[in-house]
Amino acid sequence: MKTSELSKLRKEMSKVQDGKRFEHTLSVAYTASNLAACYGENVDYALIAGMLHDCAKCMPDKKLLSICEKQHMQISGEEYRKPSLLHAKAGSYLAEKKYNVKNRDILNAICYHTTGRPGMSLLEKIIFVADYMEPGRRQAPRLDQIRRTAYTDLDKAVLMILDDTLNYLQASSSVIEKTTQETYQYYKGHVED
Ligand code: DGI
Ligand code: FE
Ligand code: FE
Repeated sequence: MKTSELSKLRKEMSKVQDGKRFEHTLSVAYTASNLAACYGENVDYALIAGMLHDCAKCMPDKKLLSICEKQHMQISGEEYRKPSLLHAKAGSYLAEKKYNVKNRDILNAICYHTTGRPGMSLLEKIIFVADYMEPGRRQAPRLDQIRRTAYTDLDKAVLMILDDTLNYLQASSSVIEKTTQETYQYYKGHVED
């Protein structure tokens, strides 16, 4: 990839994200590129997916709903109750139409970065994990352990993240999207204790 392509995307993100979100975006892109190098994934794809994963994050709920409705995307009851969940799906759409990404694996990595999905590709797992463990994140429990595990057993890191996320969502009585639960069950069945 030409360096200019990445800096173009970087500039675009700085226009649509507030300062903190933009810093998170850069951190996810660089963390994802390290994980990609570690696991033999395409580093450029990881950089692009990381750079664009939250491209719709700063949009209001109404806008997210209108993008998804206009494209006739399936919207679940949970997504109607918490439209911010749609920033992943809407972001994937914008990555293709506005930022000209054609690679389906990159688009899927953006689409499933919040809930994950059963049987994620290597790139999808890298973005899912990088989003959670980038150095700017401070609050989550077991972060040190998850950051170490990410470089030795990616599936296990995915499972740990889903476990902690579901515990957090249950404790705060948040709506839980079916895909998040299905992803947890899938990785629970695939990771050895
Ligand atoms: O966009 P980010 O903040 O970088 O991260 P994200 O896209 O993973 O979204 C963050 C939140 O999404 C995080 O607090 C966990 C939450 N999340 C994941 N699955 C679900 C969920 N929130 C709800 N309400 N329901 C879910 O199923
Ligand atoms: Fe996100
Ligand atoms: Fe993010």
